[in-house]
Amino acid sequence: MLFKSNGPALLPPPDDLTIPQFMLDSFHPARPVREDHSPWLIDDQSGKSYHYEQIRMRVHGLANGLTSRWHLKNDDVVCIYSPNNIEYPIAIWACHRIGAIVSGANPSYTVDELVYQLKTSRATILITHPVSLPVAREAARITGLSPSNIILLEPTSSGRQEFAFIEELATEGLTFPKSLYVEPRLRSGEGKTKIAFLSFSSGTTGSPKAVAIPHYAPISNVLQMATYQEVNQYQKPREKRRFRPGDVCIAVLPFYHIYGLVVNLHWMIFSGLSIVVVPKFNFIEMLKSIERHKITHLMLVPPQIVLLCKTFFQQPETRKYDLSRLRYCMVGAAPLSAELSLQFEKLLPNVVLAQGYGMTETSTTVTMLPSTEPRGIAGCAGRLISGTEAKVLKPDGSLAGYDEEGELMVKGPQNALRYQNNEKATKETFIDGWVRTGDEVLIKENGNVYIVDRLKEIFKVRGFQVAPAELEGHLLEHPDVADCAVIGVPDEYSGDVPLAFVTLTGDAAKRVKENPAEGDRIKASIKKHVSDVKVKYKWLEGGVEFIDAIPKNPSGKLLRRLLRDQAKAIIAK
Ligand code: 4UW
Repeated sequence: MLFKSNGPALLPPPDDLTIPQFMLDSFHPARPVREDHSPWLIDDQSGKSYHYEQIRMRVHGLANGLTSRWHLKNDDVVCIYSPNNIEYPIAIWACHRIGAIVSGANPSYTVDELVYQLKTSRATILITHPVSLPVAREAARITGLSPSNIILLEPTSSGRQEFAFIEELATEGLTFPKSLYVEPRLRSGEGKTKIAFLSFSSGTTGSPKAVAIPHYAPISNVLQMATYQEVNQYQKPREKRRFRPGDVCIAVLPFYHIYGLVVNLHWMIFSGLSIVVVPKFNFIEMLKSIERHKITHLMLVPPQIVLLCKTFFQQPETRKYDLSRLRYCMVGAAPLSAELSLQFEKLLPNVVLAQGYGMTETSTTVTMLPSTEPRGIAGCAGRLISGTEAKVLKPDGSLAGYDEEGELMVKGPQNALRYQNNEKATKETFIDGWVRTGDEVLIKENGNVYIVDRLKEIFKVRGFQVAPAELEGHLLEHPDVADCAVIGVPDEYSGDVPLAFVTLTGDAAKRVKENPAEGDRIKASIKKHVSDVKVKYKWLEGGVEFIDAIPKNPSGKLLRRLLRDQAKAIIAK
């Protein structure tokens, strides 16, 4: 059967606007009225903030600066490689104003990983932060990007001669003649094809790919969430509204990831909240920030809920922080068990724990807790948001009905277009307007969606995607590895951690046979081979296991399920 959202009907989203036109210029009936000078963005540590008019001016100035000094133009790609920062959204919207495309990179990426993203996205400008500069510089050198194409989000005294700064560009650009920067007016329908973001995701299989997200998709997603949460329902009594004037949301989720970008940043600002921008997540610091900024709304991933529950139980002194303003906590990007939800609710009974589900390929949200539910539903990912349709494919290819498990397919205005420059992968995931999620789900008659399992290769470590294919390709470069397979094994805090099954070369196997201690040396060397060039969440924290042969079917496809069973047996020992 075809599953449809049972939420309020979605009005057709605008398809002739860019994201900054929607966020900064336009008026939409679903948008709550906003007090003029309430801050949109607040720096967690310094307290420095920008309100609407300041942001609009800075976006305008920066767009002018990027046009005049870098001749940045329509469809050029700008990579932003930086921790969260209050200039980050300004940089995004300034690029969009010129028609340029933004590709956010994980600020913890190593040189190799950043080089991969720069090359795959074909970025010509790199916007970065002083803390990320050494890696950015090296990656730029390798990809042939001139140092003059690196722009810094914050000034450094040492780099003043060498680099340009957003601060100066934004201020300087305001003095330029108005005619210099010409804002592109989109034709009707153009928003559906004009690319705003190239966000990286591995999809169901293979290495990370650039997901082409048009302006229309996040705009639609914001409106779908707003409609579903009845943000504009001002007839509701104040105390029943999910968002109220004066509410403050923390942004510890990174803006380069689709959840941080669309839900935490765009949707929260659209909903009238102030965003406290945190560069790097630290649990105790987050508690202090919640108290200091009187945070009302949290957006987290399951490992942060684990931390919260564990720390509160084991270190009662952490309960001294005043969290009394908190009312709403959204969580997702990886499974959250029913037990953990219930623990959270016991600890913070006045906070609604709302699970959401989505993916980069659906430019974020597919399901969330409806506004009609006063409390989170333990173990449930919510219901289809307004304007979203779903099909559930059973293993035999037939369509599932209520209470039947199968692979979720999603259709809605939030769907991305394709994997950029990758036709083969596009065909596997973007099928006749549907996105194949690779997630096994079950939908109940009341619309509740339960994520039962993951059918795809990728797994999540602390909410971050790990693509086995990427690690396997790298492991094969190790001199002692003849064949290998990487899977995720369960971990209480991280969700999953990577474990590598390795078949040794003849020579290495002989050495291990002669001297068993050699086995430990090789395992350590394989782990180091990964940790030398990959970001921390991809490290082989689940270990390295030697195996005689990697199980494969007759056509050579890896049988990961067999390996998962084997890993379970090893862990149980
Ligand atoms: N339960 C189980 C979940 C869940 C989940 C995601 O890195 P990506 O591409 O994207 C994300 C997006 C997270 C997100 C989107 C919208 C939203 O409202 C929200 O609220 C909390 C979170 O993580 O990874 C996509 C994959 O992540 C898994 C699932 O396998 C999906 O295909 N995933 N949310 N609640 N698993």
